[in-house]
Amino acid sequence: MPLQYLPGRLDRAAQVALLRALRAILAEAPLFTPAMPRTGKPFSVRMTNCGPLGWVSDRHGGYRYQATHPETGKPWPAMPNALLELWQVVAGYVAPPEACLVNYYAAGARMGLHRDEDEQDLAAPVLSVSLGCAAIFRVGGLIRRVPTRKIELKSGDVVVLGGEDRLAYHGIDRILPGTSDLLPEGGRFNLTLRRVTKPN
Ligand code: MD3
Ligand code: FE
Repeated sequence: MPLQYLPGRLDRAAQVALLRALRAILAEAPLFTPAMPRTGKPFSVRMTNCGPLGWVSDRHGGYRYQATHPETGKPWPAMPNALLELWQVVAGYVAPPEACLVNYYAAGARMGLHRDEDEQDLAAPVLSVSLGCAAIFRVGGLIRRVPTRKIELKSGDVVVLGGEDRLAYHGIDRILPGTSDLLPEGGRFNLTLRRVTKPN
């Protein structure tokens, strides 16, 4: 299964319902600002997680998955059923996702070209859901130098990354402020569902 782009997979009602679940997650697990390993340079994207595991990064611990919020020390909130069901329907993987990383992009935030390789189970796809303003998403190949293509991701779009594209370089160039009225605060949320450990 390569890159599967499902524009408008969630209609407005489904986006509103997912946003309501996301607000409850944010109340329990506030957005934090991750930092680069070693340098401690802060990300422009703020993050939180839900599910049994969450992705975090800081100067001394580096990139990793852990069961608790880095600031509150509490376990991550449960993953909403709507996300577990979406994974079951579109990811077609034998085991459920263990982490849902929530990225929040305010105007000016970006995510540089990188690969997602902190998971033990690289056979599982990654599933992404966009809410709010549109963003310019860039995806290339297995090495940094292969040419990238751009996809404009809009609210309700779903992307599934599996097979050979699972380890492709990708990033977010920028968001397009003012392109959605879903979020009163503006900006963009991206939810990525990941399987972290190998299933038995
Ligand atoms: C392509 N997030 O959290 S989601 C990330 O929109 C991340 O916040 C971006 O990259 C965002 O790591 C892009 C789409 C995505 C997710 C995983 C991928 C694209 C991917 C894994 C491999 C290739
Ligand atoms: Fe990524």
